[in-house]
Amino acid sequence: MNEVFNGRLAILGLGYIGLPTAAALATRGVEVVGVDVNEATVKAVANGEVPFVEPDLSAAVSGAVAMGRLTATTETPEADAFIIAVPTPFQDDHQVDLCYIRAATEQIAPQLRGGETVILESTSPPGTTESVSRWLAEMRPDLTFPHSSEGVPDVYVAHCPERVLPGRIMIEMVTNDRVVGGITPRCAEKAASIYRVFVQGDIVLSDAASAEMAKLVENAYRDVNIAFANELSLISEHLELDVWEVIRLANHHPRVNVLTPGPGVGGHCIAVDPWFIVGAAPEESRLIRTARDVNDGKPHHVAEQVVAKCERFVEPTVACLGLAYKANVDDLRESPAIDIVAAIAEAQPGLDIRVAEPLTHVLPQQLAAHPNVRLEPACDAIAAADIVVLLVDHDHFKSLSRSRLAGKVVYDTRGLWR
Ligand code: SAJ
Repeated sequence: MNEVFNGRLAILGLGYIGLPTAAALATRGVEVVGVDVNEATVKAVANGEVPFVEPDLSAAVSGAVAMGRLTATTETPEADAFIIAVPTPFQDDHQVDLCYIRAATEQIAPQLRGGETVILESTSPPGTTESVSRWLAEMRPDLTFPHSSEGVPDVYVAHCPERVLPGRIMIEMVTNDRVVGGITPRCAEKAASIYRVFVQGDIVLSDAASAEMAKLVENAYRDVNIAFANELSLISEHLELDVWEVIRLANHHPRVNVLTPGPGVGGHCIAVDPWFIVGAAPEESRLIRTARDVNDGKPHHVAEQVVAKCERFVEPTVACLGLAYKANVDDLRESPAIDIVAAIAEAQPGLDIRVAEPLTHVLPQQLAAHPNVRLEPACDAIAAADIVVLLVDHDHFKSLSRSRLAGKVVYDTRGLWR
């Protein structure tokens, strides 16, 4: 009979992954304490509110708080299990920065009594889960940990990477298969007992390093495939072909499924995770590195094209539609749209740039610094514009009447209006 967790669980990091996971467990009866260093986030969650946009999450969080199953605090409490769901950014040289994971283990260490399970959910290079076990062992020499202990350790340590798609998190968290990699098989089994509370997909057990690498491979695979589509868009432009038509035709082949070109790859996952593979095996990761370069080059290309179109006018006004990293989310992290608007503003300091982003109320800092960039509703931005640049395929833009675009130069980087 498979074990199902029934204890008190602390989740460190109440962001895009930690908070939905907390809500998924708490609404199914687990006592969950959400921990975050950001007091505003803790206050919001304690009030049953969600500090970002994600379908169905608000109802789950407010329900869990009202049931008394989800609480929030800045201090890590004692618990039977800990999930670390903090960011893993990279530094300027693309090397991973593990400072948030290290800080989380420092908070967990004093709370350990023996018998707990510690799970790393943050996307990390191979070997990080073992580092967590080593760090905990250094901080708690009175306890045994699985990377060094021969028998049953006092504390179990495992990696369980998240693989949910922003915009569909509450569905995919439950329905996706889940990979659970333990430092030992028993560690994997202990961690699996927690995910059995809410996962309806298969729970696939493995070792920690393979699970870490599998997560990176998933996102690198998508990055390489998007790079192929983005390269096709450059080739098609050069050959004066319509890339959307070329892809539509090619995808009629039963074994071809080219993805969608765009203004670049953003977000905190696909634009970041492949670098962890490149960092771990630089000589061997030529294709993965090149895909990153192709995708990172796309925003520069789009900005150059817009600047070239401006030269047709005396004092043009440009409307840039969308700032989020992809459709129907309010997440601006690593967004190519922001880089594009900033690059246009830098290249043409006097240009009148109107930005429309229906899911944001303020301009991000990078753009607020430019006096000629202003945020306004899409209809107003389009009405004032000579050139309309579609950067994000939000449903809101799809629903706009095409007649608004009449007589304007339109640069649709997503193929939304074709
Ligand atoms: N994009 C394109 N063309 C496409 C698909 C995406 O240009 O055909 C762009 C998007 O506009 C966006 C970026 O790529 O800028 C990434 O978007 P996405 O929807 O592909 O992925 P994410 O970053 O929102 O979520 C990914 C997912 N990974 C995979 O699909 C392999 C998700 O399942 C992961 O859980 C998530 O990364 C994560 O947290 O790692």
